Amino acid sequence: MIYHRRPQWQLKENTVTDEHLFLNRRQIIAGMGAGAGLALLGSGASAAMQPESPFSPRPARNPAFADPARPVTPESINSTYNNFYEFGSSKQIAREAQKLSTDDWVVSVEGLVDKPFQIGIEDLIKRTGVEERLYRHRCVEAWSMVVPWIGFPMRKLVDLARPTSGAKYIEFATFKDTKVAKEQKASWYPWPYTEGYTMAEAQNDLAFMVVGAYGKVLHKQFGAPLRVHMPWKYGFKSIKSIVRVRFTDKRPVGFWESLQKREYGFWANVNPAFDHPRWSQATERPLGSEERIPTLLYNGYAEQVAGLYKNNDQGRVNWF
Ligand SMILES: Nc1nc2c(c(=O)[nH]1)N[C@H]1C(S)=C(S)[C@@H](COP(=O)(O)O)O[C@H]1N2
Ligand SMILES: [Mo]
Repeated sequence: MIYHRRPQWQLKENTVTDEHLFLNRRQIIAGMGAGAGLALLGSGASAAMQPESPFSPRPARNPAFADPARPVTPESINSTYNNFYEFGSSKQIAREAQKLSTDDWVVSVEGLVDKPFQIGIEDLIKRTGVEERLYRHRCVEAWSMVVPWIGFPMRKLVDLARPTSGAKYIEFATFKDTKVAKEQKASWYPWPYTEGYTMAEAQNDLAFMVVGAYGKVLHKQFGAPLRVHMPWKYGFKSIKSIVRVRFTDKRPVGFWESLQKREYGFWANVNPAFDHPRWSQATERPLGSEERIPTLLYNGYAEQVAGLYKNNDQGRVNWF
C-alpha cells in the first residue's frame, strides 16, 4: 500500500472550516428568499438533526484512507446542503427526504451474474463488514466537502454478486416511488436515477459503498440506506438510495448523461483543466468556507486511479 504517504498537495492551514461561516451562509440564504427561505432551511436543519442510530461499535477507521488533507466538513453543514433531485432541485431537501422509508430495504442484484438474487441491507452489511474512510467529494457545481463515510469496498459487492466473464460494466439504480419523491412525477426526467462504472473502476480500492457517515446510519438526505462514493469523479456519479445493481456488457447511460451528455459524460473524472460548459472546474469552494481552493486532477487521487485511464484519450477523459 502506498496511501500512507503524506500527499504532496497538503493544503494551507487557512482553509480550516469555521462554524461562523456556516451562520453567514444561512443568513445569506435566508436573505435571498425572505422569511420562507429561513423557515425552510430551519426546518430542514432540524429534520437533519434528528438523531440517527449510531453504529455500535463504531467501525474502525481504515488508516489507508484517513488523511483527506483538508478539514472534515461539519455534519450540520453538509446534512443541510444536498443534491437529491428526487426530493427537489434546491439544496434544502433534507426535510422532504425524511419521507423516504428505509425499513426492510432490499437490493436486487441482476444482469450478467451467475445467479440473480435479492439481499436485505442488514444482511448485506453482515456479509461485507464496514469500515470508516475520510473522502473528499467534489461536485461539478464547484463546491466540495470532506466526509467520514462508513461502508465497504465496492469490490466486496462485486465478489458477492459473482458477475460472469461477459460483464464489462456495473450499473446502479435509485428507488422510484412518486408517492415518496414528488419530483419523480416530473416526466421530463428519466427516472429512476442511474449511474454506471467499468468493472475496473468498480474494483479499484477507492470505490466505496456507503451505509453511514459521522459514526451513524446514513441520513436520508445523504442517500440512505446505501449509496456509492467514487471520490475521484464528480459528485453526480455517486448515486444515492440504491435498490438495483446490474451487470452488463453495454456501457450504461446515466441519469444526467441521458439528459445532457455534453455536460455529464460517462467518465466525469475530476479535472481542473477541462471546464464544464457552465462552470470552470479550476477551483472549488469547500462547504462552510468562503474561500476558493485549487481543484486537483482526479480530485487528488491520481496516484490510485490514473492507471485506469491510461488507454483513454486523455484530451477527452474528463467528460466522454
Ligand atoms: N439518486 C440521486 N443520487 C445523487 C443525486 C441525485 O440527485 N439523486 N445527486 C448527485 C450529486 S450531483 C451530488 S453532488 C451528490 C451529493 O451528495 P450529498 O447530498 O450527500 O452531498 O449526490 C449525487 N447522487
Ligand atoms: Mo453534484
